[in-house]
Amino acid sequence: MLQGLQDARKELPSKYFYDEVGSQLFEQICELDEYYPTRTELSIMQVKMPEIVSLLGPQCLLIEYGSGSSTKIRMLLDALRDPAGYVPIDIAKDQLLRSAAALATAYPLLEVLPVCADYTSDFALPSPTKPVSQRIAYFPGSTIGNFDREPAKRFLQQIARSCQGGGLLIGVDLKKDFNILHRAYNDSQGLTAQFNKHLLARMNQELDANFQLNQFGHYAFYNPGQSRIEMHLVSLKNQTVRIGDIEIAFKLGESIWTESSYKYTVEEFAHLAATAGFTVDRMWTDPRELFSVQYLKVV
Ligand code: AVI
Repeated sequence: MLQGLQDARKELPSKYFYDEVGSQLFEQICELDEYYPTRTELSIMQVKMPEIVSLLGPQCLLIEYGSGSSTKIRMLLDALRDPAGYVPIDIAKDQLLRSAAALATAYPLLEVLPVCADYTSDFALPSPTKPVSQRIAYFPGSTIGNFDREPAKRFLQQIARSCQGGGLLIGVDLKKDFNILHRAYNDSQGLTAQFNKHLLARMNQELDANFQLNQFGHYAFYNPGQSRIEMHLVSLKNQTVRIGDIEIAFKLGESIWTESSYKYTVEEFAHLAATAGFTVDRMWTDPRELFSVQYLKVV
């Protein structure tokens, strides 16, 4: 965090949003009228479920990257025929173990094999006792959009290596009217602003910092040249903030870049997938073409 704040262009990694409180805030965002991705993705999955089930086939091993509360996976588990197992991967250990236990109770025939890891790092995948027809990675929510281009490619390559002979079911947010994007990241209830400022609140609590939350403004906009939403926290005055013993100066209007959320055309994503060793086997979208669910096969 200190390194990011001491850079000439201040920047913090968005993965730190997701502690218990941050994850709850994000779940509330997902229910907002203005935040279309979650609702749209689930509706696509619902409509296309018979096709998804026949593509994945019986006895597949489902591997979810960043499983969080493991809610979306239930839709797949309810529909799939005799899955060989479910491997939820998440860095937040308490939530991971809680959700894994709840799933094991809800699906008594399913072998649940949780892995506590940063899913972009190198880690070993567990093997279930049942025979596995193919390994299927699941990465919903357009979280791939929170990766810059090179890290996105590296991460997809890592999945391709882990799922040889199998595939990846992924949610990808699409390019659209920037007004829709603007509303989704500047909601009227101010939840996204609260989510953004949660990074400062965490630093106050966990790193002995003294950010005044009302002296920073939530600023999110679509950058068309880079095809991404950029989320920033902008200093509302000249101020000095202390983190432990270290002082960080902010000028009026200076920003901390807290998140990017890239948006793709269908063609752009197919190109990214191809550079990472996948082909797009199926691409489904909603009637307004806001969001896509894609089934990629490892080449
Ligand atoms: C998790 N991720 C896909 C969300 C997004 O839309 O980029 C995070 C988010 N940030 C602000 N609102 C939602």
